[in-house]
Amino acid sequence: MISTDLYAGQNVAVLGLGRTGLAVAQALQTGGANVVVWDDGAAARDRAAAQGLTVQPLGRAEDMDGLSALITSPGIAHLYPQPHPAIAAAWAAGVPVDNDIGVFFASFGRQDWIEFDRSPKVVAVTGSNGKSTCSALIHHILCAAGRPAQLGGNIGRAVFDLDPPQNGGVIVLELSSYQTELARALTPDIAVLTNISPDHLDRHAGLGGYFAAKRRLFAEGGPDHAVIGMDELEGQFLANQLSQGPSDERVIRIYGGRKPFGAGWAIFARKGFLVEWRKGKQLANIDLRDFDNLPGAHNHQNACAAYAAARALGLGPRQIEAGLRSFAGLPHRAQKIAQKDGVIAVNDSKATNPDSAAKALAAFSRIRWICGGLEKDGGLGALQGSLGSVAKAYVIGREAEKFALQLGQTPLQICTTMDVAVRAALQDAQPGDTVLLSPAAASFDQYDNFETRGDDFVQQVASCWGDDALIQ
Ligand code: UMA
Ligand code: ADP
Repeated sequence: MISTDLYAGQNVAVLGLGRTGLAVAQALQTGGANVVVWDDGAAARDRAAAQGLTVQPLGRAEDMDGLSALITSPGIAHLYPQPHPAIAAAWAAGVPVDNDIGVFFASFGRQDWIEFDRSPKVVAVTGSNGKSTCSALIHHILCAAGRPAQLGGNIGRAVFDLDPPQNGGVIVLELSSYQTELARALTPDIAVLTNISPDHLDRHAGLGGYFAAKRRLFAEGGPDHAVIGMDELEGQFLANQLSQGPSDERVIRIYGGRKPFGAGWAIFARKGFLVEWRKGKQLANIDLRDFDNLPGAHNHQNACAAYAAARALGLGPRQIEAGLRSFAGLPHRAQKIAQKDGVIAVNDSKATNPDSAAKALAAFSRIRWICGGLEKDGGLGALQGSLGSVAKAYVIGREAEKFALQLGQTPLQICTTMDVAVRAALQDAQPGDTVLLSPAAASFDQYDNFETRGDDFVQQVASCWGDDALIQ
């Protein structure tokens, strides 16, 4: 655990007692703050009390008396659709609201680092899709090259749950828009924007608010290097705003499928090859085509962003290539899970929005596509140009009929549940087909989260094909 003395001797409240809240409350308490905590769920409050934390309500004006800060959790709405009552009370009382990421950056850098010959660094990755893959890739490349590295943030491990960084250590953080919007300090050494497409619009009152939340990662103090996906207008705008001119190497531009021009520093992937382009010359070239755990153009884009971050940290192209090659992939992201009679089954349960599903549809051919679930704001527009590779859709979810109506002429079957969909898709599949779970929707209508949805898919495939078909 990392502790922080940012609020030593002061009163601080922590709202939300999941992974974030428990870790930051312990970090503050260990660092000498007087911490009170609250969660709207009784079980979470009991867990916190059992860990020695002082539970106290936070929704009323008087609860804010004497507080130096209110530290909140990402899953709790802090502005839209409406602020949690404790956050509104903090505003009214003039108590600063922050989150664990803000506290982490404000307290990063310690006296004992004077003994280090290489200061610890932070790489922060944000974007709509590919954050987890990209963060995990950067972390893996560093570890494979023998550099001490840790991985945390939105990927599932709260930042204060990490260990204090070592000499030359790198902390790789995946950051969501919920986290970047609120953090009062946001000063990574290297910041990465993978891409932008609509997501979480309810929490940001639309795409503009969502992009503004992500952009904050590049604004506060400015990272030493900004790695920016250039395939959307938002990335192009941001890269232009951050750079002093075409040859400013503080910005490293990432292009999917398009060769850059000019004197700057760029990494692009075309026809399966990653190319580093610097000062008008090609510096390195990596053939990604047989890297089984990075399938599809979207993963080649992730490889480019990870390559750029690793280069900015001083690694050489061949070290990075070795790390990309040995990356095992992440569960639930375009993951080949089983194979039988020339048919492969792919679990892409993490595709919770149309853009990410469109990328998976582009990565395979002759697809038996299991899709549907809780639809995100904004509809399925992003999928329309990507349905050509779909042999047939097997639609799941409580509102499967409504979802199916948006799939145009695509042959489809309303299946509603995973077991029906998997059975039908495997039965129909011909050698060479891919049975792909890539829902383009959230899972919460039928599952606790995307992981349990993906696990159900794997289980249903195993029950039809047998355990021997599973790829371990
Ligand atoms: N709670 C309240 N009142 C509310 C809402 C929630 O008290 O009105 C309480 C709940 O009872 C619960 C706690 O808040 O006890 C949960 O807080 P949380 O939802 O912030 O969950 P954490 O466990 O702290 O996990 C968070 C991130 N969750 C969200 O952003 C929703 C995790 O990302 C992250 O891994 C973790 O911090 C560590 O940094 C998950 C996620 O779904 C994977 N992220 C979204 C995404 O990727 O799309 C953004
Ligand atoms: P995030 O953490 O941003 O949600 P993940 O790496 O977990 O990103 O991937 C989420 C989903 O998006 C998966 O379905 C994956 O196949 C898809 N995906 C991964 N990388 C990209 C990318 N660069 N562009 C679009 N979709 C992607």
